Amino acid sequence: MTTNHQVTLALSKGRIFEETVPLLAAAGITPNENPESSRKLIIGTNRPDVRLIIVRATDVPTYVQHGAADLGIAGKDVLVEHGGEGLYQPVDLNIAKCRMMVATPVGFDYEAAVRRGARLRVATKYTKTARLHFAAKGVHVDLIKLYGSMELAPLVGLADVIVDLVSTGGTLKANNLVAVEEIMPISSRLVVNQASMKLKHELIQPIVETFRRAASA
Ligand code: PRT
Ligand code: MG
Repeated sequence: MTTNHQVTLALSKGRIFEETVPLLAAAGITPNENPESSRKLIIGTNRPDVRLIIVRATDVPTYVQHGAADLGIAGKDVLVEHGGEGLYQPVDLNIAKCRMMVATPVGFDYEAAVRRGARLRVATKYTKTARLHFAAKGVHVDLIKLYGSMELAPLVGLADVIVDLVSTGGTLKANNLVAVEEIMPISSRLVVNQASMKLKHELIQPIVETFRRAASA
């Protein structure tokens, strides 16, 4: 746990940081540096009682679970894969929105494959999400874990389908793929370490409330 008179917020660079800046501003928090241009991983703010740490998007729940950060912002995709142990998720911030989808090459008859009970090869970074989704449908799958560029897998015969995030659909289109099924809508949530929530209530509660108001505005 960080010291009792300071809170640490874990964020990832890129779209989450960009969409979090206005929420921070609503809470009177201005980062001292821009993580996109700075190489610093610990960034102070105008408030001596608030600092930011910059971590990979998938690592945010881990830092918060272990109390290395009191608060964090993570996508639902990341939280489902992590499992959410040790975390409160008090606010859906409605930022970094997209959809978790099943996608196939154009021309692949997904519905027919499902109907005839075919075994599907599924490439994804989101193995837990994919396993739960296909198990609920009663579809047998071989899961192939990838760490990025899932769109390539069906094009080179590694997989029949992928499970990935889609926002504009531009990446699928550029690779001659098509979304065939939505698994769940995705947005980012504020997560809070459960012990911090009790021990640093006076610091954390106003931030939670401000984020809640800003997110629903
Ligand atoms: O990039 P890095 O490997 O460090 O980690 P990351 O990809 O997990 O992080 P980042 O910053 O790219 O994404 C952080 C969070 O943003 C994710 O956990 C999601 O909750 C959310 N988000 C929202 C997205 C997207 N939209 C999104 N479109 N994350 C990724 N994408 C990717 C998607 O995987 C696909 O490759 O963008 C591509 C599709 O975009 P379109 O617009 O072409 O459909
Ligand atoms: Mg990325």
